[in-house]
Amino acid sequence: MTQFKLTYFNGRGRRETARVMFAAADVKYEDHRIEMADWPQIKPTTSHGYLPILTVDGKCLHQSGAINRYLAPKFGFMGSNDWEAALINETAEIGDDLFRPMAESVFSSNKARKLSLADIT
Ligand SMILES: N[C@@H](CCC(=O)N[C@@H](CS)C(=O)NCC(=O)O)C(=O)O
Repeated sequence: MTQFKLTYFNGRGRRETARVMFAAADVKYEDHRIEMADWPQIKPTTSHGYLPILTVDGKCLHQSGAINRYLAPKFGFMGSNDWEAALINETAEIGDDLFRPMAESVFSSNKARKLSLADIT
């Protein structure tokens, strides 16, 4: 059986779509949560310096969009035709547009930018 591990911070964020897919498909996975306080030590050990990371039988896949597009068809969540798949992709892109400033408001090293984003998120 395929061994899945999903690594992310101890919150919803960019892991949530994958987490919901695992739950809806009733597929077991290791839910690896990293505390923010530990992140500065862990970040340099990751390939891209970001989470989430999906590990599949020991192989690492980065980028939430790539992870979601890998899992969705595997678990039967890409609709039943090309048009439905396109609409699902459209919705995923909207979610990413909304999420990006929220993530920047947490992680940006530019304090002024962080504060301005905190106002809108
Ligand atoms: N394009 C990447 C962005 C990943 C990303 O920005 N992850 C944030 C959490 S939502 C992160 O790991 N931030 C840590 C940091 O910037 O040090 C993806 O979609 O996975």
